[in-house]
Amino acid sequence: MALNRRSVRILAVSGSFVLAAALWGSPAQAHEMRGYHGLDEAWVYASHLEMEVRDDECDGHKVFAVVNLRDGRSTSIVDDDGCSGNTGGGRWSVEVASFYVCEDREGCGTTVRVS
Ligand SMILES: [Ca+2]
Ligand SMILES: [Ca+2]
Repeated sequence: MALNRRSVRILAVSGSFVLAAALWGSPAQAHEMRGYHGLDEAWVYASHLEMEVRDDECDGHKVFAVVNLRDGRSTSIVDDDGCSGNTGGGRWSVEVASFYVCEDREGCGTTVRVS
């Protein structure tokens, strides 16, 4: 008989504490999230205060993202140089609530709800 009743109880309590910490730790943590329209994409950084948009298709359609902020404002960011080189970006003092990627004349992708 290696374990008495008291040490069994301590093991059970510390085991459930570790489980609770694991359950609380990961899903609540802010993380990067991506949205797409075809291969064109936009992503919000883990801070949820900064985004970039990138044209990944060389089809001549300008790519932009419509960005809705937590204070109710809407704005957009544009990848001005198309599929070459740079991305378009934005940074705000309030968190991004949702966004979606659009292409001129091609419509928009699914709305990403940032959490
Ligand atoms: Ca495109
Ligand atoms: Ca570009």
